[in-house]
Amino acid sequence: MKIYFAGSIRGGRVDAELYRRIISHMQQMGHVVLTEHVGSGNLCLTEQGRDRDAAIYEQDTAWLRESDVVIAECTCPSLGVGYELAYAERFEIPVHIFYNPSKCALSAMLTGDSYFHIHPYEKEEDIFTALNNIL
Ligand code: 6K6
Repeated sequence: MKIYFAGSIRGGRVDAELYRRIISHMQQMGHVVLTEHVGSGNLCLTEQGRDRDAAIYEQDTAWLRESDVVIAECTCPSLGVGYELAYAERFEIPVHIFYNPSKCALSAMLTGDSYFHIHPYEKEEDIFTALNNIL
C-alpha cells in the first residue's frame, strides 16, 4: 500500500522519534511510506516563504491524492495535520488517527467526525498491533 503518514512538523517535534519508529514499522511490513521525511531528525521548522511552502503544499496534496490510506499520529497538535485529514476525507481516502489520551485531548473536530477511525493508545506497542490489523 501507499501510505501517507501525517505528524506534526511546525506544530512541534516532541514526538519525532515516535513518528520515525511508526514509519519504520510500516516500511518493514513492505509498504511504501510517501512521507518518510516526517520522521526525520533535523528538519527546518521555520517558514520558507510562500513559494517554497507552495511547493510543499503541492507535493503533499498530490501524495495525499495518490495514497491508499492516511495514518496520522495526532498527540502533538498540528494545523497542517488537521488540514491533511480533512483533505483526505474530501478525496475519500481512509484515515486512521492515533493519539495518547494521557498526553492530550484530541480535537472534537476529529473525534466528532465519524469518517475518521480513531485509535487511542496507552503504549507504543498498541500502535504497532493496530497497524498490523489495519494494513
Ligand atoms: C523538508 C524536509 C522535511 O520537511 C521539509 C519541509 N517541510 C515540509 N515538508 C513536507 N511536508 C510538510 C512540511 N511541513 C509540513 N508538512 C506536512 O504537514 C506534513 O505532511 C505533516 O504531516 C504536516 C505537518 O504540519 P505542521 O503544521 O505541523 O507543519
